[in-house]
Amino acid sequence: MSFETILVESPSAGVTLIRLNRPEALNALNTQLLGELSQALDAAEADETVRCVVLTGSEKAFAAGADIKEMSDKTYAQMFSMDFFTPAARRLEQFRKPVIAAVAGYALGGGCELAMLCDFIIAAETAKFGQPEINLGVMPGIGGTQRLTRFVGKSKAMDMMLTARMMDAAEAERAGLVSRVVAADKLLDEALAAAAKIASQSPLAVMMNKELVNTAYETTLSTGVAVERRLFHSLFAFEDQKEGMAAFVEKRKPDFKGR
Ligand code: CO8
Repeated sequence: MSFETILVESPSAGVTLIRLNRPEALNALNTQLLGELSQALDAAEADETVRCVVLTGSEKAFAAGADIKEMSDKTYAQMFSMDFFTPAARRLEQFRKPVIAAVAGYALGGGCELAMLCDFIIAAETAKFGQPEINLGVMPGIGGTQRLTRFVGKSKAMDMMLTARMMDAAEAERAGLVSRVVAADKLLDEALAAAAKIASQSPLAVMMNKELVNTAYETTLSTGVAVERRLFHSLFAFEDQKEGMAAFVEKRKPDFKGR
């Protein structure tokens, strides 16, 4: 598969690295890029050997938002019928394997929303998060009003969306938007090491963990805990549970087969 706006690599066993690659536009998200991203995710989902995906941009920008030049002249009818961004967002929402966002530089507007659609965000010290759509006379349109509020709380979300203030990496970590902050020159190494660690685990247990954490956003505590308990029990039907616990007792590394 060959792409023009993204680069897809396999840096280690079980890991797919997707780089957004429109340097001339700070990786602004246009129809072509979103289509190619969806195709690359389809391929990663279908490939049994892929266990984890890392999504990254450049040193200067993860993505500076939806492509303003592509959007600026659109009518309501065109926006409604093309439903720009929804297929890619749905693809990520429904993607069953973990996706790590490795963010350096700007993650603005749709770029911040794209990072929040991933399972967790590792940020370089240079990362800057923002929802500056208000400056353009609009608002977030790919879940930003909802997801950012859940990540950082109402006060910071309102501040960012109404004043267009950017959040630096340190504040993003304090606020719970990102899982960790690393030196800019170590960003990819750290994200790929996290992905390799995930790729070495039982893919079944990984997928169930992911499903259950996401369930926490959609259900009550008691229902979520009840579903967790049932799925915990079900893990004992897999060989990977036997292998993982036997390896601990025998003081060796487990060899998970995904069955
Ligand atoms: N879209 C298109 N082109 C962009 C974008 C963008 N979002 N961001 C940057 N670029 C382009 C610039 O136009 C410029 O191109 P050129 O050289 O041809 O003029 C090039 O990238 C470099 O940018 P700058 O010269 O501006 O670089 P600076 O370092 O001076 O500034 C900034 C960097 C601060 C990131 C600045 O580029 C900026 O403010 N960008 C726009 C940020 C923004 O407003 N993002 C929100 C966009 S709207 C959005 O994301 C809505 C999502 C919801 C869609 C829902 C659909 C259903």
